[in-house]
Amino acid sequence: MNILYENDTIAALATARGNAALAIIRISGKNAFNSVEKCIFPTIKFINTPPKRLQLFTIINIEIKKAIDEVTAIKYENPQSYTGENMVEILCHGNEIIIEEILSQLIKTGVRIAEKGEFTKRAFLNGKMDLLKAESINELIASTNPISYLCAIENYYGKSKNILLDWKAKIIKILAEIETRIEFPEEDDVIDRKSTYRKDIESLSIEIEKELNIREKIKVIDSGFMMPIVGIANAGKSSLFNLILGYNRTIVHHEEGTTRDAVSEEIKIKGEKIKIFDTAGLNETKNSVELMGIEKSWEYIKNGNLLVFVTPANKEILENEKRILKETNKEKIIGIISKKDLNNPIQKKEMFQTFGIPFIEVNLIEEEERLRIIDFISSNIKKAFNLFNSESSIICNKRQEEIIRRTESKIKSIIQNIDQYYDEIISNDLKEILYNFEEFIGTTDNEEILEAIFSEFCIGK
Ligand SMILES: Nc1nc2c(ncn2[C@@H]2O[C@H](COP(=O)(O)OP(=O)(O)OP(=O)(O)O)[C@@H](O)[C@H]2O)c(=O)[nH]1
Ligand SMILES: [Mg+2]
Repeated sequence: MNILYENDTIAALATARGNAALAIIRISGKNAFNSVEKCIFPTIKFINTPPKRLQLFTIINIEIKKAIDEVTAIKYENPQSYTGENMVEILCHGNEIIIEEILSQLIKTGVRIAEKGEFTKRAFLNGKMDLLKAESINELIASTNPISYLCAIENYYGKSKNILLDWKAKIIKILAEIETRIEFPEEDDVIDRKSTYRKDIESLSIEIEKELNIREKIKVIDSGFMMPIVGIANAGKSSLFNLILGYNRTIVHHEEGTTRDAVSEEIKIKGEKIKIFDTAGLNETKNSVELMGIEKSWEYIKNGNLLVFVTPANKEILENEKRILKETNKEKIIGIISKKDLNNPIQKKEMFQTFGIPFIEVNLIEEEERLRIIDFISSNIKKAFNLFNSESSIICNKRQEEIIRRTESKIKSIIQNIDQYYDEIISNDLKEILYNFEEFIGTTDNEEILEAIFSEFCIGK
């Protein structure tokens, strides 16, 4: 994008498309006032209205001088506007025909349609906001769940910037210490002086890792929590899957090995997006197709975010069930003791109790059990992800995550090699980290980077 292009006056719909009571069209740039003057009535009233005062007008077709819509309009005078340029906001009725008509009048006056994120990009280039704030505005609009909204709003008010500035200050302090040692090498012995800044680097590394962990949790919540239903053949996995969905999605049968390939569906449980999987039962079999399914089940056991471990009350604990418990973090398991109507589930209860795994006993043939099961799963998902006391993340998009991951691996390599490295090498690595932090905060005017960032935005923002 060249300078001339950036000097254009731009317009776009700032609200969502479709029918609504109102829609807002934004115009920004040097000619914003002049352009609107050409298609607004009464023109003199618009010219004489001071900035930031909303007034009633009519937008007219420039050629045939016919009314398009009765609107309210407000002017913002540079630099006191969102973009820092002259701006007008026209509030018209929310109808696509009206919106297109108004935009086409503006185009006749020399305005062009804004690109994605162009308003915010101009705000950034005009110093109205820093890059982190600009990005958090995008996240605020895009967030699809309470936790990503929380991240966006906290970072909008400067949380991530403050933390990054704090990390930056810590690195500068360590650097100053190292640089002094380089200048005066004879003062004390090497190991001693390294141990003083090793602690500081380690504690920063812990902070960074914590942020990345929170980011991981939020990404899982964002993209859909993976919840495989696992257990031995005939345990009732498919029955549970269908019961949760509320319809018969997979085949339920009394023969072992009914489900072979894993089947998944996306559902919302109490507001959380969840991908639920029905998997093949962990069976002793020679059938090669069944074996392939079982292999997949072990993959789900390994990668699932929360395992719903179904075990029937009428059977002994089997080897494969012991293996699930042995190979999995117990915190990511919840237990369902099925077929409580067929036998006393005492042995299975003890198994879950021993490992501190939450469980319920159910009869999966009873539809009335559905709400109880959903309540049980929902409260455990929340527990698994600490959603009740949700922490927000300072990392709210891919760009930021990539920088922090790069920093994490650099800082880890410093810690690993601290005893062998010369002070000069550590100092260089720390300077690189410092540069990463600056990149995160957004002290950049690199056009390509900015293009990439703002092209993620929607038009009108
Ligand atoms: N009485 C009773 N029968 C149940 C219960 N849950 C499941 N069943 C029956 O158990 C049999 C197996 O159920 P499925 O849901 O197909 O079991 P599965 O774990 O998916 O089995 P595979 O796909 O073979 O691994 C079916 O005949 C179900 O009707 C229960 O709680 N009580
Ligand atoms: Mg099944």
